[in-house]
Amino acid sequence: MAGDNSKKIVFSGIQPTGTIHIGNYLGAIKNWAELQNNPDYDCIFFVVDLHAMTVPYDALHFQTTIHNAVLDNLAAGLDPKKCTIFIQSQIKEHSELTWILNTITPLGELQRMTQFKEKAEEQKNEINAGLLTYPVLQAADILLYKTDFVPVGKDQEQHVEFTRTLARKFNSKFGEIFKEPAALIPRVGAKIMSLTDPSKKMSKSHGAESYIALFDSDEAIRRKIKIAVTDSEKETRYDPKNKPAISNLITIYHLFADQPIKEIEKRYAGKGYADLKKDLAEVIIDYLKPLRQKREKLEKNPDYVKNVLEQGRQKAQKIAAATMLEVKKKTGLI
Ligand code: AQP
Repeated sequence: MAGDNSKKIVFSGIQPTGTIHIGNYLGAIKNWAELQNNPDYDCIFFVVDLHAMTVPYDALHFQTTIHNAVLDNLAAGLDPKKCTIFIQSQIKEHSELTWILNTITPLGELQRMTQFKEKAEEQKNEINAGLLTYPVLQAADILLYKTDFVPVGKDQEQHVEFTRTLARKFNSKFGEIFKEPAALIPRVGAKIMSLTDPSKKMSKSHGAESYIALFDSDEAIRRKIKIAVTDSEKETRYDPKNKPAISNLITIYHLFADQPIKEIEKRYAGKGYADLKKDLAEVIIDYLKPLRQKREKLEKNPDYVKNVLEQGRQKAQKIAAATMLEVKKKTGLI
């Protein structure tokens, strides 16, 4: 559990911005569920509600969305006996450290961030300052817990690199406090692509047909895979550069069925895409079934979830407060 100094700290989070999809799962949560079993690691995972406020959201139902994100993650395999789970906004030190880090962040670095540029393009009329300073909050999150490893999808690599830069800058300016964390990016599955446009990453903001939600119905999964775009040439072959759509489907198959890519290619060689798609839908459905059952059980047990979050809050609070005390001393605030 968090707090044992001999262990490496593994830390990562997810936004409560609606449904969690198989991109989030294969790129991040599945790895979290594996890493928590490693006795050398202290794993801390959190729901980043403050980050979710940088895009348009429904304040009236935000608590439900946050609660659902916790349920999703527990159902997807996070085990509170093996890791710490908490909600970002319940630890005020995240906001406090963000301000301090803001004062050493060059504006130009933030303006160069790929995610900022993409989101700013998507919400041209609502480019708030939070969207720009998102990576500073993320750096504060990571650095507060003296994190060693950040398991994330490929899209977050740049933000982790930025966190390392800020840690170095803070340490050289005020004195050594922070560790420089390393991103843990899966070899396969780090960037699951959209089902409707394989040139873009699978994302909740690109329409429900473009992703498979972790708790989609069986019918929805079959339909979405059936209508997923394919490549022009009919051969079933793993070749991300020339056949991005089919390679994406093969990657998803490989990760959910735990079968080698070569074997999958061989099985569907000479057959049309329809066979691969039909079987892939069933592979996903079979894999997700126990997760759905677990979620249904969790839904009936709000006290358990409440208790998990309170335990998580207490543990996170202790670590964050201790780091913040060091930061305040070094920066001359106390
Ligand atoms: N397509 C993806 N493939 C692999 N990993 C992915 N992640 C996100 N999309 C993919 C990883 O999931 C973790 C949680 O990410 P997040 O909460 O920041 O979600 P997101 O990236 O905002 O997800 P979306 O669906 O793309 O949301 P919108 O549409 O709002 O931008 C991270 O580790 C991320 O790398």
